[in-house]
Amino acid sequence: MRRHDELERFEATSRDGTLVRGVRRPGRGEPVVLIHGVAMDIGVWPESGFFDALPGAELIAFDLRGRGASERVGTAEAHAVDRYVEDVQAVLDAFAHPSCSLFGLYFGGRVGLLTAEVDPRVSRVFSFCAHGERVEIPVDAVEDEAAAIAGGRGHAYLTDHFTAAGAPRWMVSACDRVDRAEVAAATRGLLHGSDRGARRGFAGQELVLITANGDGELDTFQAGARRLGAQLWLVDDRTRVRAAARVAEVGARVAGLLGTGAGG
Ligand code: MRB
Repeated sequence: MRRHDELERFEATSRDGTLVRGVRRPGRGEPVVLIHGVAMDIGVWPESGFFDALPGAELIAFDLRGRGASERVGTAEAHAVDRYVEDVQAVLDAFAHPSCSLFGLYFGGRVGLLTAEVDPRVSRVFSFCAHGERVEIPVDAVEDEAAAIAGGRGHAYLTDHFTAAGAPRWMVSACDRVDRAEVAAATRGLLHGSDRGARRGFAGQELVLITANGDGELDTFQAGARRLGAQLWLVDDRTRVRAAARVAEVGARVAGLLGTGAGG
C-alpha cells in the first residue's frame, strides 16, 4: 500500500487564534515537522519526492497561515515571522510529542531556526537554503515584489521568475496554487522581524544548514554554520533555486541520519 493513503488530517490553533491545517503520515521515531516556503503549500512535500525519501519516519506537514488549507489572515503584521514560529509551536502542541525535528524549505528553514531558539522540544533543524544570519531587507524591492504578486499577473510573476531561474516543476506549480493577496501580505510580512538573525537555542540541539555549492552567499552559510555550531551540507548545484531539485536527495540523507531510511 502506498504510504500516501495513510495521511491523517489535523488542525491546530495558533497563539493569535489562526487555524492551521496539515497532514500527518505515521511512522517510526521522532516526527519530522515540515515547513514549506513563502509561495508554497504542503503539496510540495509529496511532489518533490520528499515524502518517499523518508519512507519510515513520522512526517507532519502543515500549511503556513494564508497558504493551502490554513486560515487567511490578510495583513503584513499577521504574517510577522514570530506568528509563523507560533504556527509551528501550535502544531507541536497538537501532537504533544516531547521532541521532534524540523525541516524547512527556504524561508521555512529560517522559521525552523527561529523556532529552535525558543522551543526546547526541537531537537534538530534542517534548514534547506536559508541561513540564520541577519539580513538587510530592501523595503522598496520587497514592496515592489508584493505589489507584483498581488496584481492580476501575480501568478505569472512568480512562475516566470522561478521557471527562468531553473526551479523544478513542483516549485513552479506550487506558485500557481497560492492565494495572491495572502502571499503579497506574507511578502510584506518579511518586513516584520525577518531581518533578525537566529541564535543558538538549547543545549544539544543539532542544526544543519543546507545549500548549493554554487550559492552566491555560500560564505554567509559557512560563517553562519560556524557561528551557530551547525553542520553545513552542500548539494551539487549552481544556485539556491536550482538546488530545489535536490530536496529528495537531501531527504534521503536526513532519513539516514535519523535511522528511518529504507531498511533503517
Ligand atoms: C528568503 C531569507 C526572508 C526571506 C529565504 C531567491 C527574491 C527578494 C527581493 C529582495 C528581490 C525582493 C526577497 C531576499 C532573499 C531569501 C529569505 C531571509 C529573510 C531567498 C530565494 C534567491 C537570493 C528563494 C526560492 C524560494 C532578501 C530580501 C531576504 C535578502 C525572490 C524573487 C523571485 C518571483 C522569493 C520569495 C517569495 C516568492 C516572495 C517573497 C522573498 C522575499 N526576492 N528576499 N530571500 N530567496 N528561492 N522572492 N520572497 N524577497 O529573492 O534569493 O535566490 O533565499 O534573499 O524571498 O523567492 S526563496 S519570486
